[in-house]
Amino acid sequence: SSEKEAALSAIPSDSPTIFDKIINKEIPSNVVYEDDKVLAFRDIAPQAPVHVVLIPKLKDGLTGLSKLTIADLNIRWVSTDSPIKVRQAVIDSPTRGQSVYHLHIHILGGRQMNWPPA
Ligand code: DGP
Repeated sequence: SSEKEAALSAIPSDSPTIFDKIINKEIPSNVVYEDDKVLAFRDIAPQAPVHVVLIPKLKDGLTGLSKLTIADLNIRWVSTDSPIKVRQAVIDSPTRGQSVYHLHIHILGGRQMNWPPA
């Protein structure tokens, strides 16, 4: 797929990305939540009925998870109500597919996954 080819060929860079243009409204996106710290928008190639990309507005060289610190999470990534606002924007009924009913978020990386997930 083109997404897999893009992921395999991309290299980390501090240059502005397409997401900077989305933040600056230079290119359109389907925004589901926005505040001073974060922007959440629907993925251009959704792999599920709900597929949202949540990004911090302040970049400052924060190109990926390998550079993430707790301070980044507290100061840049999360505002107090952004997870609730995103949920309200994209989930209008109880969702299926959870096996352990204790709050959890999956973060996957470090190898090329099969995409879309089976
Ligand atoms: P990743 O491949 O993990 O870096 O995820 C980037 C995601 O961003 C990918 O699922 C496609 C999405 N994406 C890329 N360009 C655009 C765009 O211009 N608009 C929107 N809405 N999503 C985009």
